[in-house]
Amino acid sequence: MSVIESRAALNEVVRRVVGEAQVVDMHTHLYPPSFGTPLGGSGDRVDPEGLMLWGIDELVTYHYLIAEVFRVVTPDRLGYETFWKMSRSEQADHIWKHLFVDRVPMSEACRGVLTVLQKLGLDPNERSLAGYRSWFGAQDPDAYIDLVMERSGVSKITMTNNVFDDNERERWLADGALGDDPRFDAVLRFDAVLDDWSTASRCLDAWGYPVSGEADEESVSGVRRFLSDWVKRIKPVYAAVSLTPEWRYGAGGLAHTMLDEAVLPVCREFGLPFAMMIGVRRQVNPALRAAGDAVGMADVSSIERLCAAHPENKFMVTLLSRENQHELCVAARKFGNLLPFGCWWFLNNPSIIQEMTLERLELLGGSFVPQHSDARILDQLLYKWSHSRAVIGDCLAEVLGRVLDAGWRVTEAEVRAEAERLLAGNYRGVIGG
Ligand code: RAT
Ligand code: ZN
Repeated sequence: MSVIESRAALNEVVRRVVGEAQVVDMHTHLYPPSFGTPLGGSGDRVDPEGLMLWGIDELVTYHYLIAEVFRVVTPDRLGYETFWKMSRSEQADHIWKHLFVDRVPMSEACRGVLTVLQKLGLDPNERSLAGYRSWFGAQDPDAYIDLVMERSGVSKITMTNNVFDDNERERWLADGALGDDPRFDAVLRFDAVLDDWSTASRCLDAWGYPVSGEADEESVSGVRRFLSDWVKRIKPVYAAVSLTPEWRYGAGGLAHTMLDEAVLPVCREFGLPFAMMIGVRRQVNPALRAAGDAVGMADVSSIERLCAAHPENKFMVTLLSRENQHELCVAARKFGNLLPFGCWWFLNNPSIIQEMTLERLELLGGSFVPQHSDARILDQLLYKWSHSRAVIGDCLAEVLGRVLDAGWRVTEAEVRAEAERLLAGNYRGVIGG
């Protein structure tokens, strides 16, 4: 393959290659139709409590947009409870009117809806949801997954399977083949074990895993047995938790013991990496429900101590605070068993993705995972990946351009290999897939 001679040629190649590379999306909240869906062309899978979310009403009522609409129609004009009592389509009409019709939809979450419509070949300028509703209503959910994956260049979707969510848990218990869709990987998520022991211990007791109020032998063996049974049931590619900024490792206490003596040994036994998403300040405004969480700085020295104490475990970490990102890169330079990933949630905006991706490329070369989508609604893959690819492409072109300026020659095949590592290979290497 020929060597790339100029920055202009390099820019063209890198953007094209990053635009075409297949993505393994390592963290979403998406599900296949086997988990039920509130919407369906043929109607046979329609289930109001179903977990597979897609379509225009779900897109427009994404929790990022619920937070945004309460900024312009403030709670003194439309109370939270009034909003929550509306049907899904009434909520969508309200958000559409105030964020998309009365104003130019400039925020990243608003722009996302426009990109989705555009990628589906729909005109984003209709100014009414009626036409979109009939288009989405005619889609078959199963075939629609293929269409969205194909158009967004996503080859694998990673679910988040929260064992403390009753709706999801009961579906797994009722159907052993629930997770068999080859387009999706399962992930065992269990925040409460490390973060909310009163809930976790009450549930484990009720589910036949006796534990005590403390981190004693009984609790450790109850958690181990519980996690092992769920690993066998759902066959996850990794285990995961989200933690608050207050999480510390090395200070003793229940979370420390559970991590050291239950969670990490189970991960080792089954060869699973452990993913930690740290920095969410939960329910700062509970009236906003899922939209009510905020951000705080995590303690990176705890992550360093954890990686040092468990060199045989693999850790994948994303932090919610922008201020933590440089420190996390430095930690990853010290620990080969630490894989930084994604620009999570409030960081998933072009200006911050650019800053974080350049910083990571400069400090870590290509040995990280630049992005995950965190999509909750299937269609969002279409925007989250096209928006991120554009920025990742610019950042990769910039650092490869600097390499070129230093006299080093690269080929298109080498650019392709770097893009593949960033968008799929680095993560695949850690999960062993
Ligand atoms: O990004 C989000 O949608 C958040 O609400 C959370 O789901 C977060 O990503 C998480 O996995 O806890
Ligand atoms: Zn998430």
